[in-house]
Amino acid sequence: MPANLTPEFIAARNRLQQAKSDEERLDALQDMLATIPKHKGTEKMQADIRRRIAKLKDKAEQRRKSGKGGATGFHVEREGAAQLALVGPPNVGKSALLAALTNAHPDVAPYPMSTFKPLPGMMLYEDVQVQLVDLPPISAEYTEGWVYGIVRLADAVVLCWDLASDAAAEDMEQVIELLGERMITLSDAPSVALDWRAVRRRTVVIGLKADLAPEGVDTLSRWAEGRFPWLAVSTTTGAGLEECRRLLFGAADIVRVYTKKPGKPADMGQPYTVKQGDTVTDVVAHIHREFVDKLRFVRIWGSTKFEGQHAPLDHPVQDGDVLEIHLV
Ligand SMILES: Nc1nc2c(ncn2[C@@H]2O[C@H](COP(=O)(O)OP(=O)(O)OP(=O)(O)O)[C@@H](O)[C@H]2O)c(=O)[nH]1
Ligand SMILES: [Mg+2]
Repeated sequence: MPANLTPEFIAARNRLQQAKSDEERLDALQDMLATIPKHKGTEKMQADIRRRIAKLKDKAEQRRKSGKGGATGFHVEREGAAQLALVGPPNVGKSALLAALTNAHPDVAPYPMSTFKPLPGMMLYEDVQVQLVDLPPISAEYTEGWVYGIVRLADAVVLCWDLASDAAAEDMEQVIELLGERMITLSDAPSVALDWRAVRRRTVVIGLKADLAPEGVDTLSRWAEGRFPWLAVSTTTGAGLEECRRLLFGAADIVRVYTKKPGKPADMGQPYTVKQGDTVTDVVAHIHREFVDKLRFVRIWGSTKFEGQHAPLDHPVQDGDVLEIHLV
C-alpha cells in the first residue's frame, strides 16, 4: 500500500465502498483520481481508477444512447498551489469573475445557465498561482451531482453574490441549503473533512456588479457580517479586483516558504507552498521525501523569535518564512 494517501482520497475511497449507484461510484472514483498523490508508488492504483472510470463512462454512454439517461460528470485536474470553486446562483457573474482574475476565457452571458461544464483558470497572486474553477450555477432544478463533487474537493469556496438582484440573500440561502443536503457546510473556518462523507469548506463571499448597484452592498454586508469575509467588486470597472485576489489567496490557507543555501541570500524565486499549520518537517518532506531521513537541522528566518535560529521540527511555518536545510 503506497504511503501518503490524503484524507480526501481516503474519504473518496470510503464513498466508493458505500456507493449505491453508478453515478455515485463515478463521482467517488473521479474524486479519488483528483486526490491521489501522483507518484510512482501509486501508478498502478491510478491506472486502475482510470480503468474503472472509463468503464462506468462507457456504461453511462450506452445507457444514454439507448435513451435511459446517465450522467458522465466532470473532474478538474488540480494545478497550482490550491483549487478554489466559484459557486453561486445563476447569472450572478461567476464566469465574469473567472475571466477578470485568470487567463481563462469562459462564456459570459446576460442570461442564466450559460455555464454547463467546469472551466479552470490560473490566478496569479504575487508569486503564486491559484486555480479557480468556474462552475454551472447551483439551483434546485438543474444542478448535476458532479458540480457538488467538485465543490467538495476544492480547497475553498468563493460564493458569488449578485449585488444587483433583490433576491440575492434568498438565492444564497438556497445555494447553502442545497450544498448542505450534499453534506457540504460552508464556514469561515479552515476547510476540513468531517467524516467519510461530510466536509466543511472555508468560504468567502464576492459581491459582483458593484458598478450597477452600489446600494446592494448594504444588503450583502448585513447578510455576511459575522458569517463570512466578503468584498464587493466590479468586473466591468475592475474595482476591488486586487483586493479580491488577496482575499481569495487568504481563503486557500496556503503558506509560502522559501529556501536558502548556507552563506547565500534566500532564493526568492518560486516559493514552495504548503498548507497552513504544516510544520518544518512537512516542508522538508514536500521538497524531497528522502531529505527527512537525512535531516540534521533547519535554520529559519521569519516566524521564529530569533532570525536564523534552529527551528524545532514541529514548528508550524508561516507565510514568507525562509528555511536553510542542513542534511547529513
Ligand atoms: N455591470 C456588470 N455586469 C457584470 C458584472 N459581472 C458580471 N456581469 C454581467 O452579468 C451577466 C452574467 O455574467 P456571467 O459571468 O455569465 O454569470 P454566471 O454566474 O457565470 O452565470 P451562469 O453561468 O449562467 O450561472 C453578464 O451579462 C455579465 O456581463 C459586473 O461586475 N458588472
Ligand atoms: Mg457562468
